[in-house]
Amino acid sequence: MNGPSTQTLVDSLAVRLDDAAVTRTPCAQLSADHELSVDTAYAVQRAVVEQRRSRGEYTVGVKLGFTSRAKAAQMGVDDVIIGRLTSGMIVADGDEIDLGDYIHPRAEPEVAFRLNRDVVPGTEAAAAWDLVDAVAPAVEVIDSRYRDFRFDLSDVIADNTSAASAVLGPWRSLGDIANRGVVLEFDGRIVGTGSTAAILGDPLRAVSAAVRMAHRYGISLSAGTVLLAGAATPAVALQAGTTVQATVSGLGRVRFSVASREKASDD
Ligand code: OOG
Ligand code: MG
Repeated sequence: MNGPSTQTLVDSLAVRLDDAAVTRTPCAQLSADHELSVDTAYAVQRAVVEQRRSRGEYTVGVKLGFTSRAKAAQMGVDDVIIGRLTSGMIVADGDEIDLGDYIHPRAEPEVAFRLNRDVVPGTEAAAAWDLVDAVAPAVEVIDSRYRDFRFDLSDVIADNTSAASAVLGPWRSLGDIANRGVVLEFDGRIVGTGSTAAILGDPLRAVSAAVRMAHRYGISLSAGTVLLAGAATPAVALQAGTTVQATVSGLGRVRFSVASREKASDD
């Protein structure tokens, strides 16, 4: 479908986004000078992830965006989107991240699922429950590569849905998670609250949606794939020196701290 000139454009836009991430320098929205279709935007996303692969990373999961009204309203985009999580994005529970590795990171509490098998195209969407072997509380750190965290639908798809890091809490077997309270805290202060019911009405629906979208955009889903269902609350900007904790009622909690190289050298 893509002719050579489209591929050249896709590659050059991917390099623009990858450079922004690597140098922590925000770039202009692609939509400022290109009208990209959703399909072309996903092609750019694939090429962006290819850049990470060339540095030794590999794909470990997928994430959905804008599965809740709170997120759609915050960012002004209300189509569900899918992005890729790579090995370099995964942060262990209790670890520290460094602000210097990001442009303008924000945290949002999420629910993570883990797939128990390779999911091939054509798998019944209704069998979502059967595809999941574990669930965990998580925090996604998003970091738009665009100036001022502003984008349109194609921009954010091309930018791998602002994916930057995913902090995963302890896995447990899947139970009823349809209406669980979600709390995000910075240093013990509540900065966001919501319910898992805000995620497509039931976060398990995110599994069916992810399977459908992954197959549509050529993302393979193998056993062990991590799936972030999308935030139920608006994302909150991170600051150095903060301990971030997300709790999903009945699922437990996940925590990480935010350091800053600059601050350390000032001290
Ligand atoms: C895009 C990513 C949206 C979610 O959970 O809805 C997302 C963004 O807000 O920058 O990850
Ligand atoms: Mg998210």
